[in-house]
Amino acid sequence: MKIKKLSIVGLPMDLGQTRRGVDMGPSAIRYAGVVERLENLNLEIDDLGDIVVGRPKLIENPNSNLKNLELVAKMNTELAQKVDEIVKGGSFPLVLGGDHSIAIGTLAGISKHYKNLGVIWYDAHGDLNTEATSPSGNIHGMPLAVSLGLGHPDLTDILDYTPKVKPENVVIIGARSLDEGERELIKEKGIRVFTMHEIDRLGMTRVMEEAIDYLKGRTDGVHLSLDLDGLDPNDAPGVGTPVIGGISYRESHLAMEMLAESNMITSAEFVEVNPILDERNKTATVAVALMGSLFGEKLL
Ligand code: 4U7
Ligand code: MN
Ligand code: MN
Ligand code: MN
Repeated sequence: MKIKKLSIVGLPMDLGQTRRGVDMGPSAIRYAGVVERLENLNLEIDDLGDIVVGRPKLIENPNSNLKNLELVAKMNTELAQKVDEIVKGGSFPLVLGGDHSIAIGTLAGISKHYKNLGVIWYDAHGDLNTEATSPSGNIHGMPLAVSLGLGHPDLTDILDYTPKVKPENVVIIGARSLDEGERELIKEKGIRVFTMHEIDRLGMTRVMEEAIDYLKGRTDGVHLSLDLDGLDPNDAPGVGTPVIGGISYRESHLAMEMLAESNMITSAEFVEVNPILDERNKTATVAVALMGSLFGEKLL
């Protein structure tokens, strides 16, 4: 699919985890020049601004392993509606986070438009926990499971359908921190995972070729969900849950260029940028550079 029109929407929400600041992600990414960068690629850019989160009171619920469930569900429902409108209008949705729980809403808004939506989950983590397996109760560790239909109905049933994604249409890239329940789920559902081991061993070129080949045959659209903590903390320090030994900036840049060449990506989100933990907006700047590559930027 050749992308012509692109709609940007931010969800400045940090309720899916406990380190404040990731709600400033959309501002940091805009400040790093996302609109100008993409306009230079001859794309028509419609920046719809941010969904309003307000100043919510954080209420502890000792009986639940789902922190801020109500607010996370509410904001994701609003995002799902917005993304649905963007797709209906024939535009490419580019969502800016916010913590990774916002993928629940993005995928809810997108997936109803596809029979077999593929998902590339670029992340140090699997985000495959449910309230039964989560060691933290943080919903940003659950969005992929939720999208597979596993978890609390207030999350899985957003826009009144579930599941959003089939396990055989998911590819995880960059994993290096998985919890016990996540490992079991990956085995049980046969989810395709390229861990850091495969990236070290095969190189990013081969990994992306295999991922693209795998999704090409079985999907009619592919969503890229890019958690900046998929990158090494040296290249992307401004994230809430950094894990050493990650994907380099160069490798990520190459991965995005290969996705651009594949013409396969139909929606994308960039999440977990936390400017409070960052060094001079480095992580947002990296995110914008990766978006440039994803949308076809070339040096010559
Ligand atoms: B992110 C974790 F236990 N797995 O569930 C959890 F290690 O969106 C981390 O990928 C989740 O940044 C990280 O809390 C979520 C933990
Ligand atoms: Mn992560
Ligand atoms: Mn994540
Ligand atoms: Mn994180």
